[in-house]
Order: sequence, then structure tokens, then C-alpha cells
Amino acid sequence: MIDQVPELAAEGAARIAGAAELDALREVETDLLGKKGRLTLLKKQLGGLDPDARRAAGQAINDARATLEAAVERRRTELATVARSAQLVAERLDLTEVTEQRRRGSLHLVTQTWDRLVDVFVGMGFTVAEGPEVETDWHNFEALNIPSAHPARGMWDTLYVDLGEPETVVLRTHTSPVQIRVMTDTEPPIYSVMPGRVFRRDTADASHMPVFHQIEGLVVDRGISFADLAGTLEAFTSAYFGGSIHSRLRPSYFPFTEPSAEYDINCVFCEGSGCRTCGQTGWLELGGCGMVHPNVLTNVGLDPERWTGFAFGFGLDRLALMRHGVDDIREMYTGDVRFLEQFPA
Ligand code: 2NL
Repeated sequence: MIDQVPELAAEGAARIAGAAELDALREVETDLLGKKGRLTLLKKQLGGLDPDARRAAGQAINDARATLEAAVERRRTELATVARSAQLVAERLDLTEVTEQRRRGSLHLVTQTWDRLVDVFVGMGFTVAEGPEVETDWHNFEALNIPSAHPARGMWDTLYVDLGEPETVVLRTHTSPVQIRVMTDTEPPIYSVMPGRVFRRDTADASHMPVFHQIEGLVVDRGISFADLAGTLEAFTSAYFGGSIHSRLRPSYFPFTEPSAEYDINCVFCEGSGCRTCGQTGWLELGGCGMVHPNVLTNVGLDPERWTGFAFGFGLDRLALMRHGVDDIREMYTGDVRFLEQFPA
């Protein structure tokens, strides 16, 4: 019986060393050293031996058990280390990994331009007013000193809305009707800008769209002069385009202002001679302006002897085209993402 002990110890050591996983090791451990394990069974046979043989065999069994227990512990530590390394590799998070970003949209170029213009004017002390896009003939034309038979009506190719009303209704051809509404509803002093969408019966081409945007400004107060108009536009020009860009006014005609002027700025594309954008003049026309006509003040119930004012207006889309060097206004309205992505904001 004692002969079996070294055999069992050798076999056990080999099986412990060969256990590839913790579970397998546990099975080997139970089979060799458990309560019903093979070493325990051998020990139970000791009773049948005489005292000397029993002492020798008992000693051999105890030595084998100590050796095998130590081997199991060593192997357990080894396998636990391997299992831990495998787990670390499997659960590793690469915090430097670059994943695809969610695609974010941005504000349309017209909206960006609108916001920036409003910011500049608000910074100069103006408030912002908006009004309806479908207007009465009174607000869009009559109150602005443009009677129905007046040849100046031809300055605007108007889209009419047939609501079956006796009153003539139009899609506003400019944002001036908002100014009429502000002057009708509020006591001066008035310092306001009116950005908005406007409509003309025009065929789309590189510089025209039937739907586009304007921003107009209106000041009505005591003792307002043409010098205030020129100074305000000059301050705006430098604030919006940068300190090196200036403005000039050229005599012109609008039915709702007297005197009237065209408002030009330095050509922002000129690099000396040969500029195609401004035709070598060095100036670009941005819009128009003038002193509010006394008839317009009277039409909204203001006494032209007490109040004077100035107004100006320019195309918002045109301004965006100029600022960004876009050569076709239709680009703004085709919704082509490749165009819009060039103006992220
Ligand atoms: C242009 C020229 C202009 C105005 C707009 C205005 C409004 C009222 C009274 C007087 Cl209620 N004037 N607005 C005045 C002069 C020019 O716009 O070229 N716009 C794109």
C-alpha cells in the first residue's frame, strides 16, 4: 500500500501542472485531496497495517499531501495571474480611439448675416422690429408717398395676393411697411432696424431672386439731419466690414425720402487696378437712404415741423454675397449642402 503513495504523488503533481484552468485545477484538487479523494482513501486503509508500517505509510501520505497542497496553491496563483491578464486585455477601453462624430448642421448664411447685422445695430443703440410679409397697399405703397398712379410704382415688380377683399393686398416688396407700422404705433424718438423677407416678381438670375431679404433702418427724433445719416452709415460700415472700409453717399431718388442718396462702400475686392467686381471705380453700391419725406411723416400722424428723421435700406443677401465673394445669389437658395458647409457657424 505504501508503494502506491509515491505513484499517486507523481501522478498528482503531473495533473496539477497540466491543469489549464482554475476549474480543472479544482477538480484535480478534489480528486486527490478532497474528503473522498484518493489520498484520503489511502489514509483510511492505514488501520489494517501493523504499527511500524502504519507509521511509515502515514508519514508518506502526510508528506505527499503537503507536497500536493503546495503544488495546487502554486498552480492556482499561476492560473489566476493568467486569467487576470486575459481579463484586462479583453476589457480594455481605448480612450484615445477617434470615433465618427455626429454630423452637426449650422445656421444658413442668410441667417448668419441677419444675426451679425442686427448685432452691429443693437451695439449702436438700435432696437429691432419685424412685421407681416403679406401687406396692405397702404403700408407697402400709399403711406410711403407712392400713390397707385405714380410712375415710381414701376420701381417694384409687385406680387399681388387675391384675398377677395376690396383692399389691395401684396407680398411686401420691401421692409419699409414695418417702418410705417413702427411710426404709426410708437411715439418718437425711434431708433430701429427692420430685417425681413421681401418679394418681387422677378426671374431668378445671378443677382436676382423673387424672394430675398432686406434690412432697413429708421431714426425719427428732434433735429435729426443728413449729417446724422452719413455718420451713422459710416459707423455701421466700419463696424461691420472692418475699420479700413468706408462709405460714401451719391445723390439719387426715392419717393419716400428727400433728399435721397445711394450708399456705397469701398470695394472689398480691389487690389489696385483691374478689379472686375467694381469696374475699377473702387466703390460698391450697397443700398439707398435719405431724409424721411415730410409726406411720409404726415401719413403716419407725425408733424414734420416737430420731427425729422432718416432711413436707409440694403439687400441682406447682396451683402452676404459681397462679404464672402459668392458670385451667384441662387447658390443661397438651392440648399446644396456643399455650398452651405463652406459657412459653418
Ligand atoms: C434700397 C433703398 C431705402 C428707405 C429705404 C424708408 C422707409 C420709410 C421712410 C423713408 Cl418708412 N425711407 N426706407 C429709404 C431709402 C432707401 O432702401 O436700395 N434698399 C434695398
